[in-house]
Amino acid sequence: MFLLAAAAMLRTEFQALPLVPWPSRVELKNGSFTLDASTTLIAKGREAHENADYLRQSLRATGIPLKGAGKATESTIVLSIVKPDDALGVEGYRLKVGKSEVDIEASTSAGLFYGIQTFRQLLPASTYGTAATSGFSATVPGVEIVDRPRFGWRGMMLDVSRHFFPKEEILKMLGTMAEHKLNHFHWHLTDEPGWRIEIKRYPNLTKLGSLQNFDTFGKPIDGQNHGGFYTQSDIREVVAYAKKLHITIVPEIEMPGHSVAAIASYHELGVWNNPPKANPWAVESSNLNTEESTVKFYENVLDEVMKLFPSTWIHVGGDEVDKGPWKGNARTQELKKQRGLKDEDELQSWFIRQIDGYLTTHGRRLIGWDEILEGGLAQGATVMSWRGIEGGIAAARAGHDAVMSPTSHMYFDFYQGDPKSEPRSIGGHLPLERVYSYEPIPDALNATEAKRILGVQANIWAEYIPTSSHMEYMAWPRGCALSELAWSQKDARDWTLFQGRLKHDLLRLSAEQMNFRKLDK
Ligand code: TNX
Repeated sequence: MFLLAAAAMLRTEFQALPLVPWPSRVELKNGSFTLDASTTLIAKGREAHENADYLRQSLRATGIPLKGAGKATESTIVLSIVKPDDALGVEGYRLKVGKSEVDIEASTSAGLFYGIQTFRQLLPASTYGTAATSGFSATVPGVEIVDRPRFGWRGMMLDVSRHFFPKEEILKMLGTMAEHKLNHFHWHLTDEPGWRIEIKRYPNLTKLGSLQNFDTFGKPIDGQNHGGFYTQSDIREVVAYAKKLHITIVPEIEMPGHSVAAIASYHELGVWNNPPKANPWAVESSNLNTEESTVKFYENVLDEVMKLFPSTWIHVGGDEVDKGPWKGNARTQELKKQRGLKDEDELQSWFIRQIDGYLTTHGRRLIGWDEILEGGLAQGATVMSWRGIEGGIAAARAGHDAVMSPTSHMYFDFYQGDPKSEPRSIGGHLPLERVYSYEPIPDALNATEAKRILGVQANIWAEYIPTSSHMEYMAWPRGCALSELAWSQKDARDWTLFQGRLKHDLLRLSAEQMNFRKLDK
């Protein structure tokens, strides 16, 4: 009893520390550190040097040069790579703030990076801005932190097909994700109204397929141009930036459903009973056909995708395939029969299996939405559980990895308040507190199965999100809650304390000119 009360008291004291996500272990110490023009920086090891550059850049608003030093001065920040140990894992760090020295230690570059993020959060929110100040000085409280993430997959997905978001906005989002220790950006690059990634071998995919001329619901759009795509050089730039931020970009190329833009660009990919219409977008079905040549087409696309994205996981969609058009198409039925497949679910699995084999041969791993379970799961597949948690449970029980992303808690396209006072959205109700309450490990799993849950991800679908600032509004502060449930240990989560710390986090978002939703009064 006494211990519990003492722990609760200590926790309350920590409210003063403006950290999101909350670290695994925090101890307040006497004294404090002053960051000012005299502060120097020592980096030990190559990974520490990369991080030193990042730290200098991220403090540019302070105007402090953080000169390199051979040995400790009156005020020094020391970044060092140390031997691996269990307390740190692959992404953990130790941060000690003493009177004349700040020590950040980790066994990996990523760990140091996260230690730097925590240190930055102990500084005033103004340091997250771009306006340079002169004569800057800040006092950081003495503290000892040992921290490591609960989950390895801490993700956010953005749909850039329904509406296009420019490269600059993607870079901005990545920066803020990294500050919240989120490490997977799932880039939903293709869908019905727009194909957004340049594929050199198939130029029509962007020449025609990126020029959205109707909205997701088939209505002609408002005369504004929502079209756009990323060139391969744009993508290289984004991937290189993400690497510096220790974010893996998981590209998604949707198949075999949600493929109107691809079929409009190359009619031979589609399911047809009548010859194609004059309007290339007037497809009979949003599904691809299952010809060998279509599989080959997508393998060729994936060749270019794999060259651009180093990610082990490649997302292939697999959701919401409308089986009706396959049922009503003689050629598809013939192919199904030839392959000895029982039904359309198995046909979908056949398609995904071909792609799984291809990705595996190239040293990659397939990830898809939970419908890929329906006709039997491909051997190496990882499941992204969205229609609830059942897909994740079934995958984990079958010995497959899963990422949890259920509509109930992780759909950031849903309303975050009363629809009367919110911008029009797809529906649903997902206020901040509900996001925060999500527990990614389903109760139904035993300890071994639970290890299959790689982590958690929020999805921003963009049917009703036409602008970057609107997208930011949907992402934050729900992204702050995501950060804590993905990174912090389960027993460290506390809604009341989180709300207190969040106020500081919102000041940082303001300094970065992020258009977050204001908290309810
Ligand atoms: C379902 S989630 C979809 C998306 C929509 C979303 C809207 C998923 C795998 N498929 O295509 O945009 O709902 O909430």
